[in-house]
Amino acid sequence: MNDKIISQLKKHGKACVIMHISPDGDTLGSAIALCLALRSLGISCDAICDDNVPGKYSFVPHISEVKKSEEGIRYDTAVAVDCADMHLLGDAAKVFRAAKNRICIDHHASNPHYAEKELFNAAASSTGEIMLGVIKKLGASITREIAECLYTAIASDTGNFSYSNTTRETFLAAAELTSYGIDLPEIASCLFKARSYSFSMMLARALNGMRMFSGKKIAILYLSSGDVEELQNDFTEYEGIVEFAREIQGVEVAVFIREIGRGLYKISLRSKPCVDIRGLAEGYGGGGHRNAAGCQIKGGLEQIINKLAAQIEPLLVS
Ligand SMILES: [Mn+2]
Repeated sequence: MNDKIISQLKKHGKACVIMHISPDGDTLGSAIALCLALRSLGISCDAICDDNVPGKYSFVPHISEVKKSEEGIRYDTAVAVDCADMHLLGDAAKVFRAAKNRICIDHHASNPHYAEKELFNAAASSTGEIMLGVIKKLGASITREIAECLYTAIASDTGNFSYSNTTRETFLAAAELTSYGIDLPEIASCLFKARSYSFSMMLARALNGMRMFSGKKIAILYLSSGDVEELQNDFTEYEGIVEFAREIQGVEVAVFIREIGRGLYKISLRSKPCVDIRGLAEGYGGGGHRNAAGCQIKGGLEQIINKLAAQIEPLLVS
């Protein structure tokens, strides 16, 4: 790990950590953990996310302190956490650019290295895994709250230690975190079991309209803005819907399409370990990982469904 960047983080002054938009457990947990560690070292730090935080993360310590970026506040140090690209900072990209020191802590292979300084490891399961090392290097003590944040980050990005990105190092990090008295059953329940009524209804709607392609190896789910409006206006927990399609036996690639603006669709792609769908997302200006990626596409829903099915078919194993 780069000692110069670590000492940069410890420099006194006003710091902020910035999470990516459509925040997930990794960006939230890693960023808040770093924020708490810096504060414990006497450094003033804000936690910024320019998007709404899904309700399922309300158990994460200090989550209520996460705020949107404000114009006019200048930070000495800004740290982009788990952000694969600059535009994923949302409006907080302005705050990031305006800071004197700009640091990125990330694990996405697609990261174009937009920050001058970075603590980057594409082999890490999660930014949480990297962050544990960063916080130890900073010399901050790992409190139960910090451990809960980091465990949330690692468990989220590994699908509760079940995706192919889970390594020996991942388990070693998790094992270490369990020694700080974290409430593991509660975290696991909040992240992987508990489902709200509105999520259940949204899932039912999406599954009801599921389309299968290529001998049921491709499953495509979609929700129009009409569906979303009808069921729940301020719903934000879309993250888990695509997993239900991926888990279907025989399905190699699952797609979830959601209308986020007029004719603008957010695409979530998930695949079984045998299929690499990152390139497909990158082709649309998106990114992510081999088995979990995303992008946005403009156009007609029916066209998008058929085009994606046609582009995914050659990626299938058999
Ligand atoms: Mn991540």
